[in-house]
Amino acid sequence: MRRGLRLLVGCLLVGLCARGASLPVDDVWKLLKGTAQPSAGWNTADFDDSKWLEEEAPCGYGYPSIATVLADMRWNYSSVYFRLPFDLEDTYGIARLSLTIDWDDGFVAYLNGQYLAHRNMPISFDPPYVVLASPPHLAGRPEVFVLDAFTPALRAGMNVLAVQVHNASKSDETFFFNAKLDIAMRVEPFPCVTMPTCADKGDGNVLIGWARSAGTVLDAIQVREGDEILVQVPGSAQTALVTHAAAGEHVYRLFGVRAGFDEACYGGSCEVVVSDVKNFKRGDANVDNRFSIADPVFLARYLFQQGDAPSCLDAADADDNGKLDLADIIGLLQFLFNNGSAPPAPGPYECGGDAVLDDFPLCVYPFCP
Ligand SMILES: [Ca+2]
Ligand SMILES: [Ca+2]
Ligand SMILES: [Ca+2]
Ligand SMILES: [Ca+2]
Repeated sequence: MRRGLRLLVGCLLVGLCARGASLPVDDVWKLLKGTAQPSAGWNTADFDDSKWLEEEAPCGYGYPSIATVLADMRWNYSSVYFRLPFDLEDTYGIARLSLTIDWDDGFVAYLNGQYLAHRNMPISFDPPYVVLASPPHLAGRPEVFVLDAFTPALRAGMNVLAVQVHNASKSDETFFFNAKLDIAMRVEPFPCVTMPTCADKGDGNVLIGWARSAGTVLDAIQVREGDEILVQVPGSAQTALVTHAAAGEHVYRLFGVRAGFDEACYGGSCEVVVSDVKNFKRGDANVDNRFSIADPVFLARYLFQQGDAPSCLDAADADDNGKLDLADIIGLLQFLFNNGSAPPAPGPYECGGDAVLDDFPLCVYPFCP
């Protein structure tokens, strides 16, 4: 079983849960005995540690309360490599990072391959497995390293805390390792909306929704992508619409602003894959690239005789009101035979996107680019 901790940042920001998260002390680590030099990149997140052991910390020998006793270590090897992979949903709101570590005799710690801290080692970065710790150090008084400057090393997705721990000699009577990483979220200046959702609505439109707990008072809500504010809606709004989004993956972040505060509150992020722009011809209900009596007939069969559904409901929505009903059939018949007005854009003879957004599923219309 691969060990991974999922930090639900959105949840942490609500205030319903603690305002911090930590990788627990007595946790299960991937472990490699230092009987040979580990493969390059052993301290990076993408490294394949599936062949490493999986053991509960604290690890060592010669101390009481050791969860994993390394009974074969003395006389045989003088270093042990540890990895703790963990999953982060979102790194935006992370403000503080600290490492608490208890060790005997020396160590070097890394976050995603980047140096974090070391103690009692003659070489402070990636020392070979045979290097002996110096001077000796007894476990029992954990040290806390404040590592706020390293928060940019965290990334959304899989991360790894990696530590190589070295003994003072192969014949040494003691060895010990235990550590935890504390990840604290920034404190919001005031309660924010939470749990954003993104929905691809076609034609480059993305509908952003969110949750709001009682007492959340905002003057405005912003949807940002990177540093750019894409949309700003009133603080009482329930949704916001991003338009003209390019096809592909997007990450949108929610912020709330309130008069009297310099800083916005952060409400979390959502990811969405925006589909290609969906063009169609309104009125071509049976999707055959021709506008004729067959279209209202097809729609009537669908609505009243359990006929097949149009593959593009938008094309059948003759009056573009987001509903398919008798009015659409009548509208098409009026236009065909009674000088009625044409269906709204894109109309039956031009390709184009939907003018008025609705809840129809993404349209399948193969005749428009
Ligand atoms: Ca020792
Ligand atoms: Ca047709
Ligand atoms: Ca309609
Ligand atoms: Ca529509």
